[in-house]
Amino acid sequence: MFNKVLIANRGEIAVRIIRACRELGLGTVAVFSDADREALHVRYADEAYYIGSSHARDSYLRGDKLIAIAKQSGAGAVHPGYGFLAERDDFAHMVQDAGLVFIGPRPSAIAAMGDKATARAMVTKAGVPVVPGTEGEGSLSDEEIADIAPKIGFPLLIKATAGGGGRGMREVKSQAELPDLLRAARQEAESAFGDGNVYLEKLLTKARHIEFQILADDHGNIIHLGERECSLQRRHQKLLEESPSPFLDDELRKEMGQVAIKASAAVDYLNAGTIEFLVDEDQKFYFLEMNTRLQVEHPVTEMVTGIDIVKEQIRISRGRKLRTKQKDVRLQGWAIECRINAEDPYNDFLPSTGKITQSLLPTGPGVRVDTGVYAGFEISPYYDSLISKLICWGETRGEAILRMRRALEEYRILGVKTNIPFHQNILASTRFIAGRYDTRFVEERFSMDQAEAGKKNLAAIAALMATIVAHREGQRASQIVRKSERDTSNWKWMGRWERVNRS
Ligand code: MV4
Repeated sequence: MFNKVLIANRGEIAVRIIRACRELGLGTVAVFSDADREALHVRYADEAYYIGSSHARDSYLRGDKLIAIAKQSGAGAVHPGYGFLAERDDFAHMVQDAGLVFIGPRPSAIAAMGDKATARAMVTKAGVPVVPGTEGEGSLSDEEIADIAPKIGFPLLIKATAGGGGRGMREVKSQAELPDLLRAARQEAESAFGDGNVYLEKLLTKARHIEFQILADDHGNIIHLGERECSLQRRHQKLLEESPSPFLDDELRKEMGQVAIKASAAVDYLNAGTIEFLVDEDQKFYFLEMNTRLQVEHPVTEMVTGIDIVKEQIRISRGRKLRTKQKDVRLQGWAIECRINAEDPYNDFLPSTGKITQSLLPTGPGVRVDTGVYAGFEISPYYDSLISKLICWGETRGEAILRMRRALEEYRILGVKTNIPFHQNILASTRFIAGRYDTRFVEERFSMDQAEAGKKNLAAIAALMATIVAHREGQRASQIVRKSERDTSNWKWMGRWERVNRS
């Protein structure tokens, strides 16, 4: 069995995986590109190897190099993290063929869930509800799709079978629009995934995006660790996640959890995975897709269950039995994660690059920060803009929200712009506080301008900014991280809302 793990990733998730390995007494091997010579994951690992230039295709996507370095360094296992090669069944296969352990699901499960039409067909067979749409595994011709579309009804969505995460989707409002949108969707899917196959689903509006965390061992045990509410997204990038979901009660959680386990069993699942559902206004739920990897937002589940998901992944891949039975999984309190991205929320969330000149992290009770950067590190344009994840736990949702507001206020980053002001506005909005939001909230109902309007302290902000600009010549002050107003109104409002909605 292995005693050293190669981490085939970078940034905060590589650091997260190194921490789990260290606690288990396992050696760690990091890899890095040109842009990441000074990265935190390189400093934290026992050993680090250069794998190529900054473009991911020359470094983090080079499965052959990663496997060669695993061999050379004596690592017996590979953890893929998320993104890059994490959901490539061919890479998982290569790892295994090289005599190494792939810390993740079997290649067959990655492949089955990776083809979204196949996934729909397989879970349907197992009795899992899916969004009404096209059926079967094979590819569909334009004629077949034009035939089926009116039977499903409009509006509907064209989705790429090789897609996922919302890439390559097209909304279709009528039969007349179908041919053009079908052509565009196939083209986009062909160039993005090298596969122009598509399928149809009825478009569910006002739905929530809720996902269940799964753990499966090699002894036939599958459990779920409750759900994460992921409806707060912008252009299919999640921005804030929470667990539990304010929308589920114990009964629905139990039912959906059982269905999530059934969906995983349908592909003989192993290791950690996530079942995504849409839940409509009537609490009817539908399987969307399965993510066959560790997810960015896994810490909120860790905070409410007390289970270290990455350590469980490693234990499972060593052939151990799950330590926890379903009846012993308890969701305690509430956790919220804000993804802190280096981007400008006042300029269409444009990525912001440059050297981080100062970084003061929030700490204290119930606060966790997972980050891959530090003061002095240069944010390059080559990878995603996630610089840290701020996770806050509270005994109640209210406490978690107040703690998150406090932690966001404490957070100081200079040198690059961040979306911290966006999170502050979300956490001050009555809809978020009341838990009344769906997948359309950020894009259709929430704007930074609106959130800023009506604030009385614009003059104070201007004065502060002038002061900071004057004192930080040569440094780029990003935004003013403001102190929240001492408003009790939101809390009165929420108290009232909770009383009205008490079951
Ligand atoms: C949908 C949907 C509504 N109806 N499918 C987006 C990510 C991918 N995993 C699936 N996604 C969705 N699929 C049907 N049939 C809504 C979403 C969706 C979404 C759509 C528009 C804007 C934001 C969204 C956030 C989460 C999910």
